[in-house]
Amino acid sequence: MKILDFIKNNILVLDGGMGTLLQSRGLGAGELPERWNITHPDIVRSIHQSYYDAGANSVSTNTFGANLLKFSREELEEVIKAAIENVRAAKEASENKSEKFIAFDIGPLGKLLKPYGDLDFEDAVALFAENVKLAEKYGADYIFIETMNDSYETKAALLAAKENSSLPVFVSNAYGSDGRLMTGASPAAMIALLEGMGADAIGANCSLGPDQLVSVANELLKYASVPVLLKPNAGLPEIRDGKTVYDITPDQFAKKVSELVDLGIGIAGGCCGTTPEYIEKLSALCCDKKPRAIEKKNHSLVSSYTHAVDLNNSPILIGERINPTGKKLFKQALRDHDLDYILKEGLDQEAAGVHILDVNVGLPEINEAEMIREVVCELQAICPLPLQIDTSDPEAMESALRRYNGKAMINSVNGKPESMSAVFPLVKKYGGVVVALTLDENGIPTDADGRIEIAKKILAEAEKYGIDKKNIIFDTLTLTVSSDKNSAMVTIEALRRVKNELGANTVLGVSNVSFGLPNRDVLNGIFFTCAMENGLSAAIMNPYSAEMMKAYHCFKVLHGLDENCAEYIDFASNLTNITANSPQSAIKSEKNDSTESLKDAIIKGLREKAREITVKELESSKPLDLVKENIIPALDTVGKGFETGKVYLPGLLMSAEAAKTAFEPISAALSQEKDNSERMTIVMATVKGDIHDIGKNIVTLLLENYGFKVIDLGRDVSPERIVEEAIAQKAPLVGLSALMTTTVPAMEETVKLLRASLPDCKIMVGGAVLTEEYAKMIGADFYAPDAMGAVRIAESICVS
Ligand code: B12
Repeated sequence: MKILDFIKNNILVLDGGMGTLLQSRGLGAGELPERWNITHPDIVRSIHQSYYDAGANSVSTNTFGANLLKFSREELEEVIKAAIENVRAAKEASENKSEKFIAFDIGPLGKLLKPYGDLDFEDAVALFAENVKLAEKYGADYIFIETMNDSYETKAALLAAKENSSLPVFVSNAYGSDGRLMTGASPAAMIALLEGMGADAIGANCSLGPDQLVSVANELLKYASVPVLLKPNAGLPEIRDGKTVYDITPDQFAKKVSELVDLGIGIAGGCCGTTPEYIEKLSALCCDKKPRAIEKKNHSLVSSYTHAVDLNNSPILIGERINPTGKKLFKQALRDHDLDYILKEGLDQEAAGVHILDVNVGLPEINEAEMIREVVCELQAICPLPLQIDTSDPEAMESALRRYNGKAMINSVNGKPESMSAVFPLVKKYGGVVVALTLDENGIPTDADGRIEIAKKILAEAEKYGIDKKNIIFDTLTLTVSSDKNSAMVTIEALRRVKNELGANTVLGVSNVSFGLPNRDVLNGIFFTCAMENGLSAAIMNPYSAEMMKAYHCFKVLHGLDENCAEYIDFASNLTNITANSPQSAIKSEKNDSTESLKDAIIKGLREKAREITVKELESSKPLDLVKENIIPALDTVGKGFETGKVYLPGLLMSAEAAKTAFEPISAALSQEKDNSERMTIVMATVKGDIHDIGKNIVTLLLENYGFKVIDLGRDVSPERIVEEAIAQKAPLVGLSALMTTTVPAMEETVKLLRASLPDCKIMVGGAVLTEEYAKMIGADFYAPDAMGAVRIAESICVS
């Protein structure tokens, strides 16, 4: 039986943990578990068989970390072939009569993707592709992508699976206790992305126990129209007698997971800490249950790397400003490749309250496919809003969709056969909600009937590609009312009928209606209200227009869509200038200045802007004042946001990058001021396990500026390496930095080793988690809260 047929009528019981079982059978620290497929096939097979014997219907190959970053091409093939054979042998040896499948396991690559890390998206796709091809070649039943904690890497893996095999693909992510992936995605965002790309089952594994995963499971079930899988840990980890143990028993585990099966989970197993005993209990409770019939959910989701936006709820605002049409400065920015100009336009619209950003960068004289890909990559690195890919060029559309970290809105397709045959395959492959214009080879029908007919034609054609109605949003086309007095009402009538008769969503670019008329915003605002009253799902609009924003907020309040009128209150109390002559400026003026300070540029992660402002500021400010007054407060703000769950890791990384670019001109300015009479050698390092180095770099910079020779060993430096260098340099002073509570022990270890090897060497420590008291506790000689303090310490040693 095929696995996809099996899961229609049966609960699929998966296996449990592998790593700890291998360790208990002798796998040493630092050994690659995947190599055991070749070196210890009997042990691997016996573990697999114990899971089949316990009642698992599916066992995963021991290939979690097998990839070309760790193995040569030949080795990889050997490992994967052996891994699949090991599961097959276990399957044949098991006497359990239930249906059995072989899952080909794919785990994360262990590297962050650009721009947060150094692995290119296409390189990640290529790495996964290698595994997928071998999985199919050696006969796995399906691909199981698991424990992914980054949405972008998950997309790369799924894309590779889809492009390189015809096997079914299940995808499972590791959610943290905040219910999100490490890089920020919510379960709804992952459903949007993965279902859009055609995953056959979607779920969660690892990181938490079944109790802590209930809300993630519920959210997955709420949005998914495919089977949902769950593979929790055996509770939460505890350290007992120096060993990691998990806090729930096999019975407790099985009971909780089977309750979740009753709620709709169709595929269940265990992750870290679970053993064949856990799976046996789980199988006993679940194997006779019947899965719930999969209900097709009607959520029209678009998503970014953090969240999903549902077009079925209240009207959605799509910012129209990233578009060169009629904008001289924007066109020039495109020609000059001034991406910061475009990014700022995105961030300003986000601040003005839009939910989605339209991205149109088409100019005849530029390479649109390259430019739109670049803008999408840059924009999604610093802005959490979903994007609408707006282009009529299918090549540009694909180039943007491929790199987009989420499920995009796609603008647009129309009723012409050549448009549908170019765009629908892209929607099917990459996912997306596509804007469908109600026009075709005969132009725009002058009446609503004609537009409805085209809409029906588009729906019928989309169905042939397997694209659901919920992923089509109709634009019934706003025409200029001053050139045809009936046009606005035809648009509205068509819109209402699309909503009511076809049950589909609708979108309009509203601003066209007022073309050629004075005070256009007034008319646009009323037309927008009229459209919302008739069922408009989303508007492509100018968020700096007070009239448009007034219409939107009033509509929401009056329709009971604004809980406690909170959004309205926030909007209206800030709108001091509603009756002024220029309503647009009331909103826009505030936003304009928003990235003019270095601090803001760093908070927003604008790298080029941060450098540009720094260079300018250096004409009138002291380099170190810029560090103190801008860079440190900016990083503090982002750090607080991170702590409170408002900023996710990518945001933190982009701010750190922006701080780094600001440092380059600061460092150059300081080295000019530097007094070259070097006084004393100091060895500096961030301790083992800690990759924070911004603070240490400032300390280094300042010490150098004060004439000390600093040997900077970088970050994540082992105690042995630090001692080695201190001895080589005969350094009278070593400076150690640590930013995390978890790396203070490494600092203590370094202090101890230094003391043992170099009793005369003084040690100063610093970093956000340290205090004077802590420093004493771990045996350091000095502590300073900032870089200037480090200089004072160095000077005191120099003098003595
Ligand atoms: C930027 C940043 C990052 C960047 C680091 C980039 C880089 N190249 O450094 C990135 C995004 C990579 C990052 C990653 C992580 N981060 Co971080 N990060 C920060 C952030 C926002 C700012 C740190 C910073 O640069 N501050 C500015 C500098 C100038 O200040 P400073 O380092 O304290 O240095 C000054 C003084 O302390 C002193 N000083 C520093 N060193 C020394 C040494 C000596 C000898 C002396 C005398 C003085 C001295 O002088 C400096 C100048 O005045 C902080 C939050 C915060 N506000 O501190 C979180 C923070 C440090 N990160 C945190 C965490 C948890 C992480 C991650 C684990 C996140 C994750 N889930 O993956 C990873 C860690 C990975 C690892 N193994 O290290 C936590 C640590 C929590 C804790 N208490 O343990 C923090 C506090 C955020 C939070 N509130 O949750 N992070």
